[in-house]
Amino acid sequence: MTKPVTLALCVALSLILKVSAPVQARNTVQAQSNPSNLNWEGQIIYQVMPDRFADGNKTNNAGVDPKGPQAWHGGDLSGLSGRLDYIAGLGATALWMTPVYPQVADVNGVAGYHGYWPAEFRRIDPHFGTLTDFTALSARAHRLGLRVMLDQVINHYGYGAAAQGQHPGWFHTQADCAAANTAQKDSVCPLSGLPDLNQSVPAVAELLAGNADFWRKQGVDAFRYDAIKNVDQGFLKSQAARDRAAGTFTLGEYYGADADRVGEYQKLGLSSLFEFSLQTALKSGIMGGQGLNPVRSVLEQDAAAPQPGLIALFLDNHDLPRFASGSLFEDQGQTRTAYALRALMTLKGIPVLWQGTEYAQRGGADPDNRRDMRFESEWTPGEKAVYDSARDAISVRKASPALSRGDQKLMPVPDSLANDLLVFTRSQGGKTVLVAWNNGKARRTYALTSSIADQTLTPSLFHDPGGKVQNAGLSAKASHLYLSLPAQTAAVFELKTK
Ligand SMILES: [Ca+2]
Ligand SMILES: [Ca+2]
Repeated sequence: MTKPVTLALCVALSLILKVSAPVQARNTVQAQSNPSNLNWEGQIIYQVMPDRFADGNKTNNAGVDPKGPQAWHGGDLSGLSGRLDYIAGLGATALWMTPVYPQVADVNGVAGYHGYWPAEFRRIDPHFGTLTDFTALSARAHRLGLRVMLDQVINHYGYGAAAQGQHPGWFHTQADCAAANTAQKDSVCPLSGLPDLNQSVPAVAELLAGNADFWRKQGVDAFRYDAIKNVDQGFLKSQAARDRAAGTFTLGEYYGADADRVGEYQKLGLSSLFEFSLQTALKSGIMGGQGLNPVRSVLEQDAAAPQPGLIALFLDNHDLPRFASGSLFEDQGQTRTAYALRALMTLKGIPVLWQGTEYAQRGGADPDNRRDMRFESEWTPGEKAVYDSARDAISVRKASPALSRGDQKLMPVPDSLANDLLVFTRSQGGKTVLVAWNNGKARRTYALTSSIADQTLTPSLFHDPGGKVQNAGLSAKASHLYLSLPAQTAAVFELKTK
């Protein structure tokens, strides 16, 4: 065990506790009573790629090859519908589906199983089922308390889509790309050679706006907008305004976005963006063992975003190598994923979980990161332990208004400890929790000088596998706060005023 370290922390906790409770309480009630409310703070999103999730109908498996990493595997909407209990049981409150539109034919042996090569936008690919299956799925999700987010492709069609021949004026040309200045190239030049829609053409903007209206009518509460780095900002601004007026939450995917980028697009009108900079910091800091200082830097920047509570926080997704694969060793991948999931559930923002990450599914770069989902009967004991830990952390977050929606205030630590220890408070409605992450490889006790010492403290709210209260302690004596934290974990303590 390491000797206690004395820190001089000047925390005016009494100030943190003075949060205006009535306004936040009203917003909470409104968010729960209206499923299409724009305020998704407090939600937990679960991401599914339907082809790789669950096969509920063998009759739609034309051309399916479960052994081909880039082939259709047979998953569909009826299979997903049959597994919504699993998603709700984990504690998620919203379902994000990657696109389900009809896809163009295979290209060089690669199928459109992922959904990002649309042939059209207002039907369902036969591999996934029918529009009736989709509306039944969204109705069932709503009955289970899950909001529905659909992935919307607004930048391109799939390779060789019929629309290219039918409406050549809808697309940017090679000449457009060649003539574009540096600032325009991202939106005008094709992404991976895909036919690139020109949203400044009124018919294209009408098509895309109509697509959004169409899916709203099928029960969709939110859109995840794909590849917005490559989409005209003027169009995005007007579409975001339309979505907002319709009460539809919007989550943009700008590959590589940091807090500044999130802020830029929230100001443009989108509800949120995925924060790739946090993902990078968590992957290197927690899985790579390189320390928490980069995480702290991202969290400091988050506070400047117009709506930090809506920033989408994630460990991995279908475009990145699996989080657990950041370690060569399966057991280490599992314990560090459990730690990271626990840590994610302490942060201000909206956690997003990619299918399988809740049990530390392994896999390298695309397409290895899209292996078929496995359910409990197929897990190892190590995977089950990660799942139990994830479900516990989600449950603790949901039960705590401070963790779900509270203000976040980082506490300073000396530079010598900044890679091992992250401490912050989350406060809401007069309640405060203290969060501490220990990134060290051994259990460690930290002694902090803090006015928190005047508070009454609870044991850690998280549980270890087996349901025992996590072996993390917080005690206060005189003006000191003693934190005793197991190796590589995040802990949460509730503070009660005397
Ligand atoms: Ca099927
Ligand atoms: Ca484009």
